[in-house]
Amino acid sequence: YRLLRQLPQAIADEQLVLHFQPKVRLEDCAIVGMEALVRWQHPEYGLIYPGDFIAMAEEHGHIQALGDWVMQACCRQIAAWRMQGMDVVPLAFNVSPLQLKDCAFPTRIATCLQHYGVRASDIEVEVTESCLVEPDGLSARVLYQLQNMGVHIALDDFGTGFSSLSQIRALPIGTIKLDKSFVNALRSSHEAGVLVTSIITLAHNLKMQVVAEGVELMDQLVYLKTAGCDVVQGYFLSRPVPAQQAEVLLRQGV
Ligand code: G
Ligand code: G
Ligand code: MN
Ligand code: NA
Repeated sequence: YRLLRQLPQAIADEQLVLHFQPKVRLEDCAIVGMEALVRWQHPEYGLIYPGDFIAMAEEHGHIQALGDWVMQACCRQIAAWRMQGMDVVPLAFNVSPLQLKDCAFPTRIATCLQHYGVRASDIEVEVTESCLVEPDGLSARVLYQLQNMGVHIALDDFGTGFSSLSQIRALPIGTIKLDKSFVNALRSSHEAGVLVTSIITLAHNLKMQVVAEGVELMDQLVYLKTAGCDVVQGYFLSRPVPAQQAEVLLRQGV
């Protein structure tokens, strides 16, 4: 499989790029951070999306190198934007369950932060529920170390796995990201609205912030605002865009 053979070199040769999707606070429509999403700028095949190479990287032992590249590129970007007078923090990046099983991960993050002169509170890691299967496991220990360092932790794709908010409460998770399937269902079903409202209320009672993903329509945004959702992300506001376009959004707003 050609992509698999080429991936290690692509990471080393800086063929990976980050695109950024703004997170918008509903209270005032301010951009309160961005999510970095990796793409592979392939010399032959053009832009390749993570769906086509993340699982492969995980299966074949390349996810640590890829994850480290993403972490470094994020810290570099925070520092670069700060030099230009733009504070895009926290900047969030996605972390594979395998990265959280690596007990050296917090140390590598700390080294990276120091190298780029970035604070732990300037970054956010997005983890998935599959990271959390054993609450006393290694991944939980890594999460606690990250929290102690001051790194924000968000639970991605909330609602698609099996964890309940009461289980999550025991973990150092400050934000849940409501999966886009819930937001999508708002279009057609009254029950979806009831569910979304209940999740938001419960999360707030547990002192967690709620980000809704996959907002594509004005109606969804209005509903989420009424339901008390804190932050939204989605095509209605902006697709994930290259750094230069992200800068335009930062200057002009969404
Ligand atoms: O735009 P989108 O196609 O970027 O992302 C698809 C999936 O790939 C999402 O589930 C997202 O979490 C994942 N993803 C995007 N960037 C990264 C990354 O840097 N690391 C990991 N582990 N997953 C990522
Ligand atoms: O799993 P994670 O949430 O990290 O991945 C986010 C994925 O959702 C990325 O592939 C991103 O491009 C995609 N995405 C972001 N906004 C929207 C949206 O409004 N609608 C849809 N369908 N996908 C979105
Ligand atoms: Mn994510
Ligand atoms: Na998600």
